[in-house]
Amino acid sequence: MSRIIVVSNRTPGKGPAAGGLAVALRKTLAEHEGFWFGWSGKLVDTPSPTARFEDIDGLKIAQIDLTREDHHAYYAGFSNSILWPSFHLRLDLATIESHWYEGYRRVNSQFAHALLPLLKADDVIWVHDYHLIPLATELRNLGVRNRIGFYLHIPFPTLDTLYAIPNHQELMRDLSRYDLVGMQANRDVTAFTEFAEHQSPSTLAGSPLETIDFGRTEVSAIPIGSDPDAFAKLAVSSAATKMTKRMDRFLGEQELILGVDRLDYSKGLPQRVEAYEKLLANNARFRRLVHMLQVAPPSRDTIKEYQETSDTLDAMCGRVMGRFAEPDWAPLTYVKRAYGQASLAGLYRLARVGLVTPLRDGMNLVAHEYVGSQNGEDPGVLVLSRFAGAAEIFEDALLVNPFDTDETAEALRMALDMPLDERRQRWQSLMAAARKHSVDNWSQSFLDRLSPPDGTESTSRRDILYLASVA
Ligand code: ADQ
Repeated sequence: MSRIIVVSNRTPGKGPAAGGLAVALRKTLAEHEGFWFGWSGKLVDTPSPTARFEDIDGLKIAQIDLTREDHHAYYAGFSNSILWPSFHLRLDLATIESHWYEGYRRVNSQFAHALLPLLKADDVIWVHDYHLIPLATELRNLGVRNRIGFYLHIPFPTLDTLYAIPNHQELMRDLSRYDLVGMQANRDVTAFTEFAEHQSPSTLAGSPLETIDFGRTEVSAIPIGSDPDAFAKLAVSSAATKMTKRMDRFLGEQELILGVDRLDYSKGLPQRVEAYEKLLANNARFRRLVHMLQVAPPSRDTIKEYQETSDTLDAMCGRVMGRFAEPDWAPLTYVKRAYGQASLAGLYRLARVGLVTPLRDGMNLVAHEYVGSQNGEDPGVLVLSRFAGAAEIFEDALLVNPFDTDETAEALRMALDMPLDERRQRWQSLMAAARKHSVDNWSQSFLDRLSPPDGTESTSRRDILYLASVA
């Protein structure tokens, strides 16, 4: 069996994780020999060219440090102020400073140089996410001929948004250096195919750009998932029950509407609170009988747009409190911190409505975790954005347009009024879908496609394909 080398921006740390990637991949890597490679989280003046190995909770991890300057350009700059907003179709929130691209490429080159001496000939390399699009090119330039796959955790942008990204042509060429590019949803593959088929018509100078050949790259929708059966168990564990009981005492007769997200503008949090406000405004009968809990720990809070989202959300929650709260009733609770998985599972199970309404999302694992945690005898209802990758999987959720807060408010009403029979039927179909698209099936299908066929030497298939394309 070939070793699997997972590469991502950050290696997983200890404690509760507020990011989907760490939660999803920990299990997969534990089953394969190999290690996880990435940034240590440390900023230093002169990084060592050699990675250090560490064992974190049973996982073998190789880490490198970065300089403060490179990290700023690569992470807060090109990755999270250009690629993240653009890929989420929020050019209005992008800061296009094209010089960050140099730092982005420098860090990718640094990753490649530190990874190279750790590689064996038949290792299979699995690169994760938009921070590391150029890594295959950097590795190939150093002579690496192993199978290299890339998984994009966020959505792929539409063509005109893609063209607004500095050096997008080079980034797309970087994708063509992978053997496999996995995406979350058919929506993303369609957008990518549109680029691959049409490509940029011209440069500023008027001369046509060289067409990129994607002939050797398989591009496929391989949707990520969670472990719904593990969440089912976790949701009735003693740690979860502690949280459930505590909340139950607090809620009394009130039904819980729950949102769990990283604090990010892509998650549609202000729109969600506005929809809840409309639910209470349009349906006075729910006042005192429902309570909304939004859990949203801050992320990337050095970036201005994230601080602004946080401020907007504070103001929205204050507005709803001011409008509907009474001395003995609060319509909502907003908690800005991360919780462990068991506590979250307990909250999911208690919630009559899982409110998952991102404006655009690669997949959204909270939707999967919510489904997995339900009591099949008395399940809650998933209200889900059409613009989450999860909407392609969970057809029996109440699907909403998160920009239309009237529609979301009406979906909330339907969820609260939904009879038990319908809730059970919908949940059974959702649970079947969550099982079909479990995290195990996801990593298995990605690795099946990426691994060399029949255990042959990893370079041979590439050579054959290369010869075929030359001929
Ligand atoms: P994220 O944008 O981080 O991930 P998501 O898929 O919702 O979004 O994953 C969140 C994960 O973090 C879940 O496992 C959840 O339990 C956890 N989490 C969220 N809030 C938390 C809190 N308050 N406390 C503790 N844990 C919390 C990116 C993409 C997504 C894609 C994932 C995986 O943006 O679209 O689904 O990667 O590919």
